[in-house]
Amino acid sequence: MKKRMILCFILSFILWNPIHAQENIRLNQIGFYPQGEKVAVILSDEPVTFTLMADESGSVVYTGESNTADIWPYSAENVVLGNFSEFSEPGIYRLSVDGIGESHPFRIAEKVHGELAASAMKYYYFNRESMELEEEYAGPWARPMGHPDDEVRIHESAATEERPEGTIISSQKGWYDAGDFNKYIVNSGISTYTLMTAYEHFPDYFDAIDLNIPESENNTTDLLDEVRWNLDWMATMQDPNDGGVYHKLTTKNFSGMVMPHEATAFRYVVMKSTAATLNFTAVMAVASRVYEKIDPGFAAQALEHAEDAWQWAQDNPDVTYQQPGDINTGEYGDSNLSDEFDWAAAELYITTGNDLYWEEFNQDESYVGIPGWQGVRPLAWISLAHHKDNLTSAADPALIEGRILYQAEQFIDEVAESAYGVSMGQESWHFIWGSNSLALNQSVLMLQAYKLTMNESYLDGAQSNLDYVLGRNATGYSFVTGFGSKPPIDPHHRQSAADNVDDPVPGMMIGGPHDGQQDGCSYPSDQPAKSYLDDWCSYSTNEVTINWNAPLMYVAGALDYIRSGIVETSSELKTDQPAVFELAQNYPNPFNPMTVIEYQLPVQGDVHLKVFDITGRRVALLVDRTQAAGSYQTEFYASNLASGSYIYKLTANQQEQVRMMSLIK
Ligand code: G3I
Ligand code: 9MR
Repeated sequence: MKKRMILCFILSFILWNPIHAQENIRLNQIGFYPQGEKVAVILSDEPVTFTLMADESGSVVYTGESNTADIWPYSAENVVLGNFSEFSEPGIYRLSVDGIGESHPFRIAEKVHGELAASAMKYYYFNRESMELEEEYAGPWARPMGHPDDEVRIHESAATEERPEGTIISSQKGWYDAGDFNKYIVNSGISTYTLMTAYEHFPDYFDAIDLNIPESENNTTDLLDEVRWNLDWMATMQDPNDGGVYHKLTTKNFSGMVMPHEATAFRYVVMKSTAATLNFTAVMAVASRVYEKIDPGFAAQALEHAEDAWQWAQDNPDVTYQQPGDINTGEYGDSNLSDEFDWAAAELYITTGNDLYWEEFNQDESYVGIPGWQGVRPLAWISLAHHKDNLTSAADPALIEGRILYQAEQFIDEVAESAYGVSMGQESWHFIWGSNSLALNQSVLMLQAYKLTMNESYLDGAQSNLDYVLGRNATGYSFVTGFGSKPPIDPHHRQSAADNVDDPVPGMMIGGPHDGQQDGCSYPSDQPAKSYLDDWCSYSTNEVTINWNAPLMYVAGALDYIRSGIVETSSELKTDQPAVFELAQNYPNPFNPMTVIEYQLPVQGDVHLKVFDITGRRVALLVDRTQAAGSYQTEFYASNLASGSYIYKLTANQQEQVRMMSLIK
């Protein structure tokens, strides 16, 4: 047990009452955006009056009434929701209910999840292999290089004529999968995709984040440098002789609880599989378009990798991974490959514009689902939705939008229904191994619906599951190391357990409650939403992995970008350039609460349509994507805004127009 844990135990014993009281009120322990939704779960079987107190002075700044009590079946508790969204004054507060208790402190602030997004991203650097982590970048978590992987053996299951068993290949770089030190293609795939997609969707936001990594001084966005570390490894997992991709690179057994450089057992690449090959195809196709501007040579190579892999999968469509008898590490097995085929086809189609790939994509499959390492069809729809106005005429943008909206609608229905006000738990199987990632991947999907419609309920839905992960859950934990008042301190992460630093590596989201309890540890409860243990022992609830941190980074970054208006002063607004688009106008004007902004693009453009109040503070981001030539109409809802003059600015291809409009309530 770590020193800090023992200390916490003693402290909780001495301060039993206050700590117990904090467990009765559960909310995002980091905080909320001034303009965003703000909700707390309060343990109570009847409605309550709650107050917000300024953390320093204790003075009451807001009083509210909860809704009526409801039972959450996954924790078997009666709870009420305290909604204080209308209170928007920045500061540090606690929520208090007489006779029930007081919450942990939280902030109301712009950019309240900016640090979390950056830290979730930095986690990947901390999990780099084949590299020493220097103190300059890693601080107390500096460590020697682990796993050069310059001498990896071809396992018997992967042997071919050109590469017989025992052949030595080099397969360097990449990120450790999780608490273990192995590298698995299917899990790497969805992780790398989600990070690249975050960049594709919100480039301005991620361009501005400095991760303090060894590449920070080059002229490339740190996120793309970090992702490249893993893409370079993935490329080595393709057999250049036939295009097939090895399923994983692994030791025969999991190592003990040691530092990376102390885990020196032989490593092998194990059999090629269709799932790994298609997953690799999709990721390389995405990489080809994301890196096109910054490294055209790499982009071209990535596309070649993708096309070779696609061809192997066409010739070998049903090679499912079978764990060889002498290999005992993670399996990442999958017997249904239809979603992998769809994902690979969709990404190749988007990148190349070749209709032959579109014909391979099953657009009639209407079930979208939640992204996961085993279920990747939603990733295809997410990519298609982002690029929908820029595809060949073979694809129907309305159908693509409809698929995303239908799925997101299911989630926000649950947000409205759920006792906890979250979509997590819409289905009873949600509390699987890695359940926290399931919550946040629902948010990723809701954010796509928001990007398509700018309807705030999708944004609130996405926020609700992030709140869940950060404290509005039945355990009272904020599930990210180093964030919140009660974060995990003993995750199943070998480096964090074996180093001599009290605190675990920060910015890691643990798997989350899961009632399978396959690791045989002793859990505090069998209730699905409470079956969680902050102990090294609990690899089924307290491990970390690259595929779980990716939606954390995506969601924290996306919400931060969308919710926090970037202050742009009116002096920055330029009106003197000739517009590449026809006059934008809004109607009705004056309006309340909705107006339609209409514009025409004579040519394709990267379009941004933003609304500012007269102080220059951004209040809405209405359009933020590439659009084909055509006529567009966007609805702007101002239900949350005060009467007054607003400015909207339309930018396309570096040129812009600014117009005024009036909201009269
Ligand atoms: O597919 C079945 C489904 O049909 C069934 O209804 C459901 C009922 O629980 O189970 C589903 O299988 C589950 C499978 O994940 C797919 O979701 C298994 O029960 C569950 O045990 C399995 O957990 C996986 C775990 O490895 C054990 O294999 C996790 O998803 C996966 O994230 C985790 O990955 C490990 C790597 O193997 C090694 N590295 C660490 C990493 C994280 O723990
Ligand atoms: O440490 C391993 C973890 O990374 C894996 O996700 C997990 C499931 O495959 O297995 C862990 O290793 C355990 C092994 O499966 C059984 N013996 C105990 C190991 C952890 O100490």
